[in-house]
Amino acid sequence: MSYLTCYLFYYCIKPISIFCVFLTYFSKYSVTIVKRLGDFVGEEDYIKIVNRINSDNFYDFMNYYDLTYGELLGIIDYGVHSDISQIRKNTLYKLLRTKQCILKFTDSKIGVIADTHIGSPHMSWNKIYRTYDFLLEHGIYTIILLGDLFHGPSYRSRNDSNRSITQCYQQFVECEEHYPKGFQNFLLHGNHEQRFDEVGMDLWNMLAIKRDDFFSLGIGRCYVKMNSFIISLNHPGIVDRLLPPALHYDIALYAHYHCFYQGNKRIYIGTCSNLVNRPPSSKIDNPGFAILSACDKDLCVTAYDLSTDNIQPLFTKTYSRQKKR
Ligand SMILES: [Mn+2]
Repeated sequence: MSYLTCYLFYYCIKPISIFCVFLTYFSKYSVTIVKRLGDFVGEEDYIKIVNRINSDNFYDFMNYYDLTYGELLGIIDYGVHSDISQIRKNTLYKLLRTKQCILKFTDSKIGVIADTHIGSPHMSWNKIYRTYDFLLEHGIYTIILLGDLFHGPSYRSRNDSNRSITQCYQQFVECEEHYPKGFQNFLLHGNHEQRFDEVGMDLWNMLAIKRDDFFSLGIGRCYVKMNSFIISLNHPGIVDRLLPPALHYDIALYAHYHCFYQGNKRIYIGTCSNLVNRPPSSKIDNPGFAILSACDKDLCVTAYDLSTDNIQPLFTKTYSRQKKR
């Protein structure tokens, strides 16, 4: 990761919004977006954004209107489907293509960890440490955390705000003190991270103050690039307010299901905790993690099993470059 990339990335650090909206197909969500815009920017502002945005002022608009990366992508995507000149539309299409990915990783290998649920009685520091030791042995220092790093308030505390806040704060301190150091962790916020927001805690800013090795990837979904493959990162159950739902991608990684599964373009990453589910028979319920590796023109996703003393691969899925992008 270059310093420039990191620097640009800091623009993306923002408090989590309590609003979220599930966007389906653009014919439907065009209407939804217009309604939702009133929550944070007026329609005039929206028109200003659509008419003036370009690759040089992208981050200025993000800061000025206090939008997340995903929200601004959503507004551009809406602009593409609105009644504006073809020339302007072409600019927006190009912008959407060039800005779709929040990060471009230059690492040849990246660790992927999902659903650690710090604070749950079934979380496992042992599994987290074993994973990071393994990654270190393989020279991997960049980690994508696919969401639900934290567990948030327990179900029994839901109606007790003091108890919920105490639990959230304890989990935050536990992470701050015990989470492995010496790595760059890119955190996609999951539905359990949202619970911090519900009790009024700005988890992201708190984490950014205490630990300079955590970077936010946004809420629920984002796109990153590695070895020229576009990877869609997903934590179902929550999504950034306006992020376009159907941008092109080569591979989609999913957390949240607490099991491994390899589909065609879609791979589920199991939990790095003892919170294993009893999945349908086509899924693998072992705890574990994954490694993305770029070699030549391919991108490999290898899932690793943490259920035995020796960490063993569960499966490897290789994606080959089909056409040059
Ligand atoms: Mn989840």
